[in-house]
Amino acid sequence: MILRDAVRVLVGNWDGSYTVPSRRLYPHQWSWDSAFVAIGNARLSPRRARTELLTLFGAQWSDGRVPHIVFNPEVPEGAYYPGPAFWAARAPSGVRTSGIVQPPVHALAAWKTYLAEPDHAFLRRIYPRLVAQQEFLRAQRRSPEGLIAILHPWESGMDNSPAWDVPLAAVDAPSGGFVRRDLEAVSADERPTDRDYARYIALAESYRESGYTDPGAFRVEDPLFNAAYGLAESALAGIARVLGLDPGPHEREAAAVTSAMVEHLWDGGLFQARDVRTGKLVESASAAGLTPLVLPDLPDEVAGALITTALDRFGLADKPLPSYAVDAADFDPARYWRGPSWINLSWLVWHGLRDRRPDLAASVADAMRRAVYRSGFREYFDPFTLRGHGSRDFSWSAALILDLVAEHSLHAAEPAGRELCEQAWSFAERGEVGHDEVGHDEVGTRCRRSACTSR
Ligand code: 9WN
Repeated sequence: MILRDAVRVLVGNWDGSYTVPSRRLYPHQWSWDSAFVAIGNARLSPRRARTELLTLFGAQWSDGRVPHIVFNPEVPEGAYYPGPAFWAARAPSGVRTSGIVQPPVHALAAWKTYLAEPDHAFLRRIYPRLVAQQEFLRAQRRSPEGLIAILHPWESGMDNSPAWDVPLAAVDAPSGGFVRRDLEAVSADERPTDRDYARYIALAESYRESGYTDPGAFRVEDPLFNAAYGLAESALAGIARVLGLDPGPHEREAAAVTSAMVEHLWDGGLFQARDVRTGKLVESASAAGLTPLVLPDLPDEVAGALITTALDRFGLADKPLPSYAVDAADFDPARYWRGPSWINLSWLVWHGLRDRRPDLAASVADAMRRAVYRSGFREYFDPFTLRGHGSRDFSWSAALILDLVAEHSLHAAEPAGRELCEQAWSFAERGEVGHDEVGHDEVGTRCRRSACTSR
């Protein structure tokens, strides 16, 4: 059932060349959502995964930035705020976009897509674009300490995290002057406050007025963003090797950002964000601080201390990873990014634990599955009750569960791989996914020998 539903969500949210995060709340293409969706689709239809990523990178700017939203021209302006008229930006391809970025998890997605179905032409096409994405961050966002800054909470992907409360409080914002669309779909007590939303808008406006160049009033080095940046360099090293290029510069950059993070963002138990304007760490209990576990060069003693924190403060062994430590005074189980569990954060931590602590990785995977069994593919979940919040049929929740179940089935020799393949084919037979789009290799040879080849 879980697989059939995951496939249904991904098929239902596919718009011909990319996947919307959610039909109602987010009706365009979002940057890091597309990377997570590609990771799941690589198990179902590697071709769709490649198309998803190439569509996103088709909207890359000439300075290398990959905008956080690529707007669908057929969706009315009022369907999402702030929409294309607000951002007033176009990619060289002519498509309308926002002007900010999101965590660069795309190189990992491209690499996993390639591993699911080796396609050199795809890798050759996407590699220079992925490199340009990283170069933009180095050129415009890197501090002398070697860390990458974000200029807006939306760039963190964890928009409403309490980690932004202090740096955001320094941003002047007139209240009002815009109409929020998000509150039409989701209850106000699960979304950011009006005060914070006014600051988001003011920050985006001032960045836009500077031609998307001037850092503005919010400049923060976020552990999740920097972990994604380092992980991207590791993935690029793998890609470079396959393409016969020198992986050395990517490996060195991944190692350099890892040590810069340990030197400047590590507080002894958790990675913290640093406010570039004050030079100080912003002490918080955000799960962003656990995500450097994905970095292959993270020293063992740091990884060990992070795992202890994850167990003691985030309940890692028995509940889906909360976005904020449950023992913190500002933990909120329902308001977005201030406590609820998100499948993408759990997936990143699961990814980082697989080699280090397979036992804990398995607990994280189980907890994610439990949340989805209980409440469906919701955007986020109460970590205690598993009640679902935010939008329904949320794409990355479906995609990453699909990846997890497929991965688990490959290792545990369970029939889930065959089930996944069966589901994909049943959609194909009803014309919802082209037959030629359904990969044969994504869940391993067991699948090829059984369900798929018998069709
Ligand atoms: C602003 C699409 C996006 C995610 C973000 C999530 C939320 C947007 C919003 O939805 O942000 O980008 O309108 O709240 O915080 O991580 O990419 O799913």
